[in-house]
Amino acid sequence: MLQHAIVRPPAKSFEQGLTTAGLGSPDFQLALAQHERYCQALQKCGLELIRLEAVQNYPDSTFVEDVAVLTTGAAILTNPGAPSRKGEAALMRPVLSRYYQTLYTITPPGTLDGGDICEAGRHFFIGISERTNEEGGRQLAGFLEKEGFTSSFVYVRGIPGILHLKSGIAYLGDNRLVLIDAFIGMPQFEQYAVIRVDEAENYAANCVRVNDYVLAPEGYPILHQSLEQCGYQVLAVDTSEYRKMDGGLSCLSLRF
Ligand code: CIR
Repeated sequence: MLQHAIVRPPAKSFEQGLTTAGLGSPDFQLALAQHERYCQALQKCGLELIRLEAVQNYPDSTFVEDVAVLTTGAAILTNPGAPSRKGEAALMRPVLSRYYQTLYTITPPGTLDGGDICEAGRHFFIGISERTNEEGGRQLAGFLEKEGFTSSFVYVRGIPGILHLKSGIAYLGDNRLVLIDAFIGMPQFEQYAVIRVDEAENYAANCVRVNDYVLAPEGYPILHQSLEQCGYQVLAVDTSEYRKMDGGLSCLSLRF
């Protein structure tokens, strides 16, 4: 059972963050309201929230998932691939050290964003992207091995619309993956049951299993129906303002 979630609301500088979406500037007040509803959804899933303060100097710091990878026994602080985000990991260190005795750190020349890491039970998929390089991936694989987990690389560079691995894949438990078409047929996903994401709904692939629910972005009915047909209770949360900044549902929290 997951018990906690770390969240950080966006600061007023949010619209100055990195984005390739081309969907216009986010509405800050709406982003705050959506963040609060996201928090309420996590609480409904049974999680206790660890609410951090907004940080004006880091416009992308609401995407807390990118600065750490959490396992049952250890936390790994990342070295985010985007220069403007590097300092975010240091902000998370004191928070995680309250909950984890074992802390590892990805160090240069390794870079790694948590959004590239998809935990699937005892195995972790490590996306090699514009943000996560092979060296960062190798460092993480070593830490995971020490903690008793296996891992493998998935190359996501050049897949249109995919900033991070988890922009196109989610693990739901029960040996089941949600996949966009670009990942369907890849040998490393062969052993899993797959829910295919309709191309028009690719953004919704970034959904998150949290205890008895699957959190999914609002407005993607085909995926919601597929999830419900597989027996999942879907909690829909509107993340339109985060989408404008290339962010998905999973990036807005660190769950453990
Ligand atoms: C960035 O480009 O770093 C942010 N604007 C969005 C990060 C989204 N994080 C994620 O998908 N894990």
